[in-house]
Amino acid sequence: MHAWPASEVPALPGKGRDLRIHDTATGGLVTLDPGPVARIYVCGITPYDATHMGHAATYNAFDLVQRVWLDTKRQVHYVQNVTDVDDPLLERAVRDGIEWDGLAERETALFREDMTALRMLPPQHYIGAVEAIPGIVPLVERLRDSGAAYELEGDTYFSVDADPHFGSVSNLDAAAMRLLSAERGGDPDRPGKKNPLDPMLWMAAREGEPSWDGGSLGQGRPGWHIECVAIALDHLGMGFDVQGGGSDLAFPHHEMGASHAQALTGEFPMAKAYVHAGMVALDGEKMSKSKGNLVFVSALRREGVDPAAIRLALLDHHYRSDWEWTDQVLADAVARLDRWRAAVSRPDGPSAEALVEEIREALADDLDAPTALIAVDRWAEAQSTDGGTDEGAPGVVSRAVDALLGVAL
Ligand code: 5CA
Ligand code: ZN
Repeated sequence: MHAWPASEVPALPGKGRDLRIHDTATGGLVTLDPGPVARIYVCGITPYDATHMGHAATYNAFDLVQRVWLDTKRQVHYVQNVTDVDDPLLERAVRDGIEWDGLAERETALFREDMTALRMLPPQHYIGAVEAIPGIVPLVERLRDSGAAYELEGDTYFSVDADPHFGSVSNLDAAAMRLLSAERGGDPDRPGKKNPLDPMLWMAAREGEPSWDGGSLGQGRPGWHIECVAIALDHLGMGFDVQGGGSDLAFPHHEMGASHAQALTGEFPMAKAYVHAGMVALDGEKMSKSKGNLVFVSALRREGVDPAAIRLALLDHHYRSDWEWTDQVLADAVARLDRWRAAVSRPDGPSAEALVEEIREALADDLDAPTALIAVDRWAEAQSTDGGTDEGAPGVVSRAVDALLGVAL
């Protein structure tokens, strides 16, 4: 699949700091030390509805990760998937009486537009589940042939007991895992499974559903976790720097994915850090396509809201916190954007050197964007009260806000 166009990332004077970030697996902060090419996999959308603020907030977090790395003069190798065949997508297509693949194509196109408008950096490899199938089948066959997977009434399941490190991403106990598995796409109550938590790797063709040639697995379609593992291993290999997504992906998705990869390769861990963004709520409940309590990026854009203001609204919340989208959040961001634009519209102003370092420091410290915004507020405030004589300082601020925060002033 093609991704979306990249907005330019201006080069800044000096060099950024190494990123310290919270890793779900260890439960603490880790300072990442990627090589000259940092490797990141971020789980993509299931395209059955438009991009909402929760999605946008999660992708904003991982966009910041890349901007911090780019500022350390590293390259970034970024991979993202599109879950363009899965139960919720097929169910929505049936509900709306439309073709599942047309729905996926339409919503993926809208996601690209939203990401472009929000200045999110595109992945180098943007891969759909459907196009990944030829790579998925041999992995499932290998797992089965090594005893890490088994067949049940034509479906193929992964045996979580095949990975000695199973549980090391989410660190949940068995009861919590069972509950979440039932809530998030698993089938812990299906009779005949070796372990109730075992997830499906390959689902045999069902009446009325699309299916593909699975070689010795038979006609069918891939399970959710193996999709991301196949794509990540193909393009990044084991031991990549960051596996990213919202906190609802820690279990089962990232736990199972890590176990698939570890059972396949015998290596541990799949990723050096498992990074999870908090959940955005609306009216007290997690924004979700299944509940329908959504604020869409595209709807706000249509109403004429500047995407830079949407981005500032996202940045005003620490990526790890759960927060609530309100009209006030957006109104505050619109006002802030106005203040910042006024402040950079003059040819000179207060020195920007310290500000660039403050933004760098805040972001390198577990992506503390709210602190970075306050630093820019202070500079804008100084500009409007005392002004300053540093020629070119507003230009430096503009470039720093663009390069490090993805906001075009
Ligand atoms: N296709 C899979 C991942 S392989 C998937 O979870 N798709 S999704 O469309 O449901 O979600 C896309 C990303 O947005 C995931 O990282 C998910 O954790 C995140 N996300 C979904 N809802 C919210 C929310 N309310 N707040 C923050 N992030 C969210
Ligand atoms: Zn995923």
